[in-house]
Amino acid sequence: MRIALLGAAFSAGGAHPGCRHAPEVFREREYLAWRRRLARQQLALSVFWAGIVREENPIPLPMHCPAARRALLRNSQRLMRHTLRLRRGGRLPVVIGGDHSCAIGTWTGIASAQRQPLGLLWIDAHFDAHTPDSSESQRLHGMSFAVLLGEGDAALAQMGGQTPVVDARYCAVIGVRSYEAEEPLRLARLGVRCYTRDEIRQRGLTAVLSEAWRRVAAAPGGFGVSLDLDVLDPMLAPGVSVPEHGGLHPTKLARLLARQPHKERLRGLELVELNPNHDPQGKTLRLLPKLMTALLMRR
Ligand SMILES: [Mn+2]
Repeated sequence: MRIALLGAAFSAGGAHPGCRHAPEVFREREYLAWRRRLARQQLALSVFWAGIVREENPIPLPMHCPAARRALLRNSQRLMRHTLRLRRGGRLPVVIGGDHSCAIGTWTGIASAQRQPLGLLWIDAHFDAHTPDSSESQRLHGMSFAVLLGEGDAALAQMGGQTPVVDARYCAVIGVRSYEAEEPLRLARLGVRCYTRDEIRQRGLTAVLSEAWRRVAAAPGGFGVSLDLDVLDPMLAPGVSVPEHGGLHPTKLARLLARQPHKERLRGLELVELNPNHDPQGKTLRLLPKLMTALLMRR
């Protein structure tokens, strides 16, 4: 499988403009070194750079404003066309965000390339399951998972022609530690399995991640992973837009991801919310290749 790295230089739906520089910074500082390491490790992973999709308007676009909604829709459609084309060409898209609103384009494109239901593992400090009715900030990056499940803004939810984009029976969220009450209620109603920080503390990340992985990997159409870097401990990964105290240890998460089965059923990956402005030493940036290798390597 040829892996297509695609940047989504998005920030208008997020909390901080720095996010849109992440794909460029990754390509300049980490991409070639990562490719060389992959070649040396003989993991049979062949990677190429497929380009960067840019937002048309790098200013904050709140969802309550109709013109902003239209601009965000156009950004999402542009990204959707790219991941759709890559999937049709038999590539495995790996999207580097960008704020997490890019998930709408990423997964709508990937799902549009297939008929069977797609599963999704959402690894994040937040549920991103708001709608414009419940969100205080009106930022799209806090609504993207809800959109993929068919809720919230109808134009976004229906842009690929099949709604919902992902099948809740094969969806799980891991690592959430900050949310508003509406979000877990919505996800419970839809039937998404949510593993919050409390459950991870009780049962351990090893058990919880395997269970979540099994659920999403059972999807008839294969599955994807959307990894928001703010799920990690901000002491170890400070370069995100919305840091939350606590969080997962990056090395432990990478070790467990490397071990998971059924990677032949992966249909795409996404690593989002890297904010180079909050990452002066490049600590968080350097975690990206580590996490991508772990997610892609087969046992
Ligand atoms: Mn997120």
